[in-house]
Amino acid sequence: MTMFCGWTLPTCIMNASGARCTSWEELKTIEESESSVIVSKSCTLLPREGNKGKRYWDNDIMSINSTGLANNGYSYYNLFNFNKPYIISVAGLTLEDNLTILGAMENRVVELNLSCPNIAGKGQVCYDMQMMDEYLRQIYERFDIQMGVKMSPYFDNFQFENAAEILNKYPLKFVTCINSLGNGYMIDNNQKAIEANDGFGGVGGRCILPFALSNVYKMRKLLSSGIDIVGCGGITTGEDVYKHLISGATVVQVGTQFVKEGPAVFSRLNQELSIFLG
Ligand code: RRO
Repeated sequence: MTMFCGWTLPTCIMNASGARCTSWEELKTIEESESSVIVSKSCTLLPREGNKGKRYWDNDIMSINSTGLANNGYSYYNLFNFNKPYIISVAGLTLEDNLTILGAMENRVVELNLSCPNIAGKGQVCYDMQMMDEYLRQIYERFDIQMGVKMSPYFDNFQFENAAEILNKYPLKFVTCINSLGNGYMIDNNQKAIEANDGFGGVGGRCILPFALSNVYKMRKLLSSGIDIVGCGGITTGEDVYKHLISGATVVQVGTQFVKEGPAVFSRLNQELSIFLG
């Protein structure tokens, strides 16, 4: 049993936003799986087709994606109720868009994505501390909302400290560490591994585990005890889940491995984790 966001969950493992969670059919598949929560694809004010060309590629150690926020628009994700907890990931393209979307999310639990790396012309909010503060200030000024934030990976102590100081000012329910490592570039068969966004994309999969764990551990140390850490990144086995938990995560999310393995990944990881939990 895991307590998270006021829910009592049978397991600490759920899907990560972005992985097989864009359509109603995909969300239903997650509902029928052993994922303890359903997390939606990040949504915008209006539906988006996303970036053009091949936009996902993986191998044994990594994935790279440049989906470009392809989604059905927030009203679509706001239609659904499921037989298990549901988190709507929100990624408005501007603060104004986020305020409009969150205004319609009464009684929902939201993961505000401040870390999408794949929108041409838009930086990651998490790398602009002033902007991150302003987003959260204006949101909490207007809404009494059950919300967490999905963070970009940080690589420097000053980034962790500056970000945590801002996050600690707000009544966040959780902080998800981490989104993909932005702007990776991979070659496969002498060609760009993905075509979208000139080959640049967010890197996920097994190779990002050390960065996910460092961000979980640092944020657990720096954030108020009332804010849960959601560990995301690099999970392929139950042992990886356990590593996230002992680094400070309350629950974990699985992205690339869910894309590769399908919904059976959740039962496998739950079974493997149970050996470590004893
Ligand atoms: O849609 C994407 O390209 C995307 C998003 Br919004 C995100 O937050 N992280 C990612 O790796 N891809």
